[in-house]
Amino acid sequence: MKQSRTFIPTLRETPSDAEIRSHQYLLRAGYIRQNTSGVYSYLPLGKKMLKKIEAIVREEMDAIGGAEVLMPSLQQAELWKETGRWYTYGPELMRLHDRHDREFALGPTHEEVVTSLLRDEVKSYKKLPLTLYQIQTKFRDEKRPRFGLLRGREFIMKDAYSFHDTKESLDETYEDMKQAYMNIFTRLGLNFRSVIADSGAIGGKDTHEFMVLSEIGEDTIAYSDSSDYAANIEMAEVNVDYPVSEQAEKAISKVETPGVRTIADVSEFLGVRPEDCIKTLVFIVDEEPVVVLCRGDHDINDIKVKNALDAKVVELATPEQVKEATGTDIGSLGPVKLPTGIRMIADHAVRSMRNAVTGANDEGWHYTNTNPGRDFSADSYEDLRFIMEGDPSPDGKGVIKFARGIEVGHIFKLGTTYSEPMDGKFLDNNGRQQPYIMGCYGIGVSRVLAAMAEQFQDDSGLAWPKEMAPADIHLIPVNIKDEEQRQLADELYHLITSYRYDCLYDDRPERAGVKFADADLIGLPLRITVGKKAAEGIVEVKFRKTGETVEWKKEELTDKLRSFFG
Ligand code: 9G3
Repeated sequence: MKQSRTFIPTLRETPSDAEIRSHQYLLRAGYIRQNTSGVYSYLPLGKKMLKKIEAIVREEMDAIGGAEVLMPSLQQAELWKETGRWYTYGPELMRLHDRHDREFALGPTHEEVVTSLLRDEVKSYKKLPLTLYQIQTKFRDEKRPRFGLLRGREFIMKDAYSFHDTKESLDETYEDMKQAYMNIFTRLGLNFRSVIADSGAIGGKDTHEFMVLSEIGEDTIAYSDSSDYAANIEMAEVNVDYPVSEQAEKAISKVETPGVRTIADVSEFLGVRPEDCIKTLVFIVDEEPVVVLCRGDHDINDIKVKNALDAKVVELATPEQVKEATGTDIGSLGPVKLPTGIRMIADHAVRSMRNAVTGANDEGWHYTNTNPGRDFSADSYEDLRFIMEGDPSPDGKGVIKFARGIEVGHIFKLGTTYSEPMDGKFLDNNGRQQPYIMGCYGIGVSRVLAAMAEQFQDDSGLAWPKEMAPADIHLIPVNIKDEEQRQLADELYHLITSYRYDCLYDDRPERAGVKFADADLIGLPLRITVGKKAAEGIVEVKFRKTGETVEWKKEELTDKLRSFFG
């Protein structure tokens, strides 16, 4: 590709609204351009990267028996009304009307569409299992599009859907997909973790996310420093044997604590550690108040409260709701002598506390020396707290550390969440009608490009690994008007391309400095500069990743290229 004939509009300055490196460089190196908020064009270099990413995704999907399809973005509202999601999704679901005033959605995902496609065609267990996938544009009207391709309103996703007659068959495909995802992200050279995740609103149980480790990631991962355990912070289970304190149980006493409301206030006022206090919260769980206890130095994870109580909706109670439910002001709430009948659950850590400080359910008063079992009894003890750095890893190996991650993949076991309401059924081998058992599996393809740009960059620009770059070699004659240089550059261009390497030839009549700065931004793995020694058939070669520079003779070029690119 000759630079004078293609379209790589590099920028000298960093655009002010680009906050992170990948967004800045993809813009400055002329890979993408923003059309409007959260909507981008992929220019030739960006498009070439997308094609390479998609090629790897296709290989791995085909290898596990996926059949590629392409479903429409224009989705009739009726399908979304069958599952009710037309009503449960808000402004994020982009909606429009056609010329006959019929309602449509621009597809943010394709569970409804693919199930409606299958239910008319696949009616027997003999045609299952079946895995379909597509690489297609999705639309989600994000409230705050940001970080360039990382959170756009129109983006490219590989989404796959599998259909099964048994749970075991789904489990098999789910494992195949997990391995395929490991292969994909490994081949892309990404530093990622597969993490246990929460399925959120879409239901179904097992679900894994694939997170690229990055400081600018929006998710927090809890991972073990000595095993491959990793979980989304919301899902990380806590598995700690709390030592039972040797202290004897002391007599409870009520102490005056004027104006003391938070754990920090209490521990300062009474000179006790937060871990010797009990934090008492109230959640509204499916409209019922529930009192939840945890140790003063821990935080309650509302996802765990929801899962522990198998609830649909869990929200922290407002001070008014607390007052209404317990008759107490939120600042002096405690587990002792609460009005009976209110359900009270506690995190495991509370069970082994001794002589703890709690609110006295009396404004301006606290109890010291409260003991579980004697002074209050929780209906049950559960794993309710957020995991913390330094906790032992739940798999018993090593210690938990936190990292931030960019979610690039997410796989789900859907079960019959969609086939039930949409009547997606098959005749099983006993002649009975059964709803499909489904799985769905997503990769954010355009987000992967941004995550790769986050990982493969330095202070000069993008720096792609040789396995994944929009082209292999950047060929730069220092002065295109110098006959010697031009001739040698042309000769090398033909030689390189005849050996089937992908070469970007900077044949523009620009100053050398401009060309070198652009080459650093664009980030191809190898740069060949034709300069003063052109007459001797000697070129300068720079390895983008290491910055190392050497001289090669024209005669040895193809051998050298083979040893570098393999
Ligand atoms: C919507 C809107 C946004 C959404 C969804 C629906 C996320 C929605 C979850 C999924 C689940 C999987 C198949 C590929 C992998 C992910 N955001 N999700 O369902 F209407 Cl506006 O998309 N779908």
